[in-house]
Amino acid sequence: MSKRGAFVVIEGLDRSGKSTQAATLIKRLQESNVPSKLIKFPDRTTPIGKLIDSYLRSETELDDHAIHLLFSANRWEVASSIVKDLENGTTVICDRYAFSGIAFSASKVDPSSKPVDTSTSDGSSVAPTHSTRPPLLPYSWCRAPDVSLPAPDLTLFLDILPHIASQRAGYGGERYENQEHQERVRELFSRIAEEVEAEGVGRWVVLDGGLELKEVEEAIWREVKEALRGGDDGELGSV
Ligand code: T5A
Ligand code: NA
Repeated sequence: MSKRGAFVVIEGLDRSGKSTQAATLIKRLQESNVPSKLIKFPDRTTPIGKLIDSYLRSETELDDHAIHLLFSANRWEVASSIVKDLENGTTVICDRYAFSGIAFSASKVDPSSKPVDTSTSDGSSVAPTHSTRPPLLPYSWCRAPDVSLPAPDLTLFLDILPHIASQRAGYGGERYENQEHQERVRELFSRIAEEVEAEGVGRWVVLDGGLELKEVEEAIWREVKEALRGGDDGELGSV
């Protein structure tokens, strides 16, 4: 059997530079004659993706459970084509994946909920914030719909502090693009990273997304070259 392609996911907070880096990476792969393909989630072009797009731009309101399932369905609608491409030897670069799905939904809170204890040791009380409110959706529930999707061989997490990301162009236009929410998303990504490592569903590599474009590009290229040299003749795992 010929070597299958590698499945590489780029993850991170909003404006961490994922799409910029994914575009550069696919160009470099193609210049190196590596058969490769770029996909992204959410894929806003499908009927499900159009609903997601409208929700993200706050043009449509949807129940939090329903939108979570739509994000997952948007992955399932192309899951078999990802597997087919990998089996045919094509390396698939994926701009966001199930990990965003889990992190962004599990980080949601009900703004009208009663905050968990906000009293300090001296008996005073601090104003409730996003991080002191209970989650709206249980973590395990958020994880379930993506279980058994094809697992990446390598996930590159572009780490950035929310206040740095918020200074980048285009920030703040869509739902979830506020610093408190992004802080919580970042915490959840750390939890997911630990689980990915523990369960051995591919490698999770944290890269500093706050570096200069070119430095991030080189760090990504080093990891991807390594992945292409090694793991892509192994069996494809599942999330
Ligand atoms: N979501 C997503 C869910 O809730 N559930 C799910 O299942 C999924 C898949 C939209 C939202 O959907 C949520 C997560 C999101 O909140 P999206 O369509 O991927 O997801 O969002 P986009 O708007 O396309 O992308 P992001 O906001 O995440 O931005 P990127 O792709 O991380 O950043 P990029 O490359 O566009 O760069 C942003 C800006 O920063 C500059 C770029 O030039 C650009 O101006 N920049 C840098 N500047 C300085 N130094 C660097 N190193 C830089 N890198 C980039
Ligand atoms: Na993007």
